[in-house]
Amino acid sequence: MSQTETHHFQAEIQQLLNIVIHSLYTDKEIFVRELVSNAADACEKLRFHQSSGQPLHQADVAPGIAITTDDKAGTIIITDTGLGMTHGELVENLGTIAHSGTKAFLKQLAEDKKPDVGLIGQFGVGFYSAFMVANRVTVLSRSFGPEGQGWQWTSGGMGGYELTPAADLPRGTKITLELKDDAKDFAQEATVERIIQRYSSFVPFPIELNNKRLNTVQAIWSRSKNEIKEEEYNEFYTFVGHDHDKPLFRLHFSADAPLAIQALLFVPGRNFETMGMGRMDSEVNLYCRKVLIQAKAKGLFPEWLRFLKGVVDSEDLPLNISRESMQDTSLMQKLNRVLTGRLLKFLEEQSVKDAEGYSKFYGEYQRFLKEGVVTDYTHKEALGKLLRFESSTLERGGLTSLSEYVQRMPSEQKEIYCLLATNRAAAEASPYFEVFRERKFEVLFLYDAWDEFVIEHLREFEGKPLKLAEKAELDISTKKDGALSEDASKSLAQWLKATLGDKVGEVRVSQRLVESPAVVVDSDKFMTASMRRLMKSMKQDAPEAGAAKHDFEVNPAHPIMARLDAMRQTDATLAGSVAEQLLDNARVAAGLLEDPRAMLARLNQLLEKVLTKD
Ligand code: FE6
Repeated sequence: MSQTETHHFQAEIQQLLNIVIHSLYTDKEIFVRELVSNAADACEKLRFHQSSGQPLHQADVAPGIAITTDDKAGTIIITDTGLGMTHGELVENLGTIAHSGTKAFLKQLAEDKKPDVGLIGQFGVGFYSAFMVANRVTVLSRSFGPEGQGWQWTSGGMGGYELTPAADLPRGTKITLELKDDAKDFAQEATVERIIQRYSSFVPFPIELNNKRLNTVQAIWSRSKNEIKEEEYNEFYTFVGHDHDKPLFRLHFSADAPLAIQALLFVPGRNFETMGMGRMDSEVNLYCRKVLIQAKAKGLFPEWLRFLKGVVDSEDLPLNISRESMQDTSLMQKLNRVLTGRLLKFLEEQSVKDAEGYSKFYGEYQRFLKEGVVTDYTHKEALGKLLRFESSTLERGGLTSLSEYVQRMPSEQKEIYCLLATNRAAAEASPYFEVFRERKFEVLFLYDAWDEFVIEHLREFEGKPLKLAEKAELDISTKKDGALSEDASKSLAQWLKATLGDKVGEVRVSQRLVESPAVVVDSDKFMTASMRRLMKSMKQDAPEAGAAKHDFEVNPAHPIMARLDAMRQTDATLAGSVAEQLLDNARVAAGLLEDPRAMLARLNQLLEKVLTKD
């Protein structure tokens, strides 16, 4: 035809097209997302022009998107009634943005060890992804403006394209893809329907596929909170969370600085990891202006928040991102920091506003918070505020926060005391608890195997050191009647060390015992009894509990000690046996005795002695 113009692609664009055409990219389906996004942007811009009251071609035609597939012809056609393009715009190939976007995209592809063609849309050159699947692309477009003329643009992707005037076009753009042999699947309605549902469910203009309306769920995260009904939130949660129960918490927020973010996040009613389903993947999807960028986005939240579900939408993600800060990692880190900080603040608020909800949350998700304390230095302080523990001053089952504990501390108490035990009864019966009961200091009871690591990593809270009860340096304030004198206790301790030899580290006179005759105390400042047990249960190379040497602390006020002191002068053999039994008893109390056979044999001998005494 005489009116046909032939144009050559600019060198960079040809280079990009070659990469796109020959790439072995596995997610070719993203071309649908890209073309639908362009169509949605064109509709958005049209709506803007409409509202500013400018004259439009076909003002009565509403913006919308229609897709048709034809599996016989092997084509897919994407039509929009958006803004349309002029001759100039078609020639300029998206104008200057496309040009700089092309450069930036090529630069990224060259730098990246694993080039990701899927990011094409983020550089404003998503249109070219059509050449991943098509031999020929034909674009019919008519601008909304007064140009009064439509154009046909067509290209096979190599060399250049042809432009021809086209008469009687409706406003907007119609893009026909003649699919390559290995991409004929995209001419199947079912395939395209699945792709649209995945990426474009929330596009705010109607999308029809072969005359069937597809997108009906609204992107409620971009609406203002007070306009959204509870049922709408719940319906949305069912959709994104694949969970028919109600969520436990919901956080809907938007921020402008340092990043433009709209987020709608949910905490599911139950922790799915405890239901024998193994480790879950985060189900927070990342959108840019309502178009899915990444499902189950990696790096958006720290691992320990992987129980969250919902959406995050940030305009700052693609297009207008500066070329210097192109590495999406730094942007992701920034997003991560903002989102995590906001969520932790929300949870803290929730613990005050909705105590019942929070305690349910804590019951389900405490392990995740603890994982955060142990693995993530950045949010330690905020996480510390969210922890809850049983306490010696509360009823069984009641929980306290560390900050409430600190408020109750008497002024002479300088540390937060924590007692590791398997349950409440064991904690209250522990010899390490005696001095606290006597001095009326509150102790937190920690029953979870992870708690020791939590204490280790948290180190302090509101400036108060966290101290394990077994390592606390505290004395009973009052002296008891009938106690061994200081000299007698010292010499008994020396005798015990001589008698027990290598079985113990140091032997000391203790001032922290009331009921118990003696305790073992870890001589290692770092390793504790429960840590050793935990490491053993994880089959790590922990020093054998039995083989490890403990210090032995004896209670000079206990009647056993006074009698033992007397007996060592009269029957050293029997006294030696009793000393060994006392050590084993203390090991039992600390949960450290692994093989009770030697202890039982000795105990039976002692019983025999008691029964034959006349
Ligand atoms: C991308 C085709 C060049 C509008 N509507 C739609 N797509 C658009 C625009 N693009 N740019 C503007 C694009 C093409 C060629 C660029 Br040739 F789709 N649907 Cl207004």
